[in-house]
Amino acid sequence: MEVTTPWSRAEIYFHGAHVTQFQKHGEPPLLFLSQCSRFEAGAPIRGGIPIIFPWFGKPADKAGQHGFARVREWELKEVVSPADGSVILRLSLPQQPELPGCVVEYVVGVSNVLSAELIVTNKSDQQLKFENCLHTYLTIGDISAVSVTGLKGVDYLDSLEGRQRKTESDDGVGFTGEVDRIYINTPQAVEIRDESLRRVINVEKEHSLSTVVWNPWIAKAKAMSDYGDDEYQRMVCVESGNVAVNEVTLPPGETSRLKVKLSSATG
Ligand code: TA6
Repeated sequence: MEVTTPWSRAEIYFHGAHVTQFQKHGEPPLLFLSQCSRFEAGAPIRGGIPIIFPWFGKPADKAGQHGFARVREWELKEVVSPADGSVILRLSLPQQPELPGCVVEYVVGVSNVLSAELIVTNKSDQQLKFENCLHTYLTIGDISAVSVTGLKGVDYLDSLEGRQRKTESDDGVGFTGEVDRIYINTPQAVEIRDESLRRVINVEKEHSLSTVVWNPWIAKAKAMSDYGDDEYQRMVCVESGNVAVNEVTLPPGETSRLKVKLSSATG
């Protein structure tokens, strides 16, 4: 489904409620979508904003990487077009046998910014534990001239070293090889400073304590069949959610809301 506003254009698939494109008129695309992505049942789309739920990574007792929300078919429930020209889409994940009594909705706002909110309500009589993450792929001009700021002093789990806990010492996270880090206990926004495209992307978030930063670099790029060998040079993942030590425990009757707002400025 394509959405056009006075400021921007977006695209969303009901498969995984997957926002695949968002581009402000006159700017390069904000989201990155692999040219090699599969678009088939049971497979995640490579790029855009995969919805990671109800688990992140591949826990020993779970089947498949990053949960199942991104490979299930969602339903479009409502399209709202406020007078300001923005468009708001509300989608829902049909009842899943793995999550009895769990209502899952997704609200996407398209204007001069892109917002996405994953809403999980526990209607069962048991507490619900889960991880959630909006696994956002962002377009950048040249990975060697990019830094992610706002994480100095924050602890992270280094997924390249068995999730060893470390502390970020740099003002800006740069990329000279594969980076795969789960920054924990951090509610704040981060910025992606792209010298090549002369753009700053702001990733603001609500009800999120984890920020994941990932670039696959050369070897992993080659190993992914749904990703171009050189695409690592033009993308970075900055993901917002509640992962690992920040997993969510949702009591009966409560609602969890994970929201991300992506904005950008060039020049
Ligand atoms: O972004 C963090 C991460 O967990 C990486 O370890 C990498 O596996 C990436 O997600 C992509 O996972 P996917 O299952 O979409 O290939």
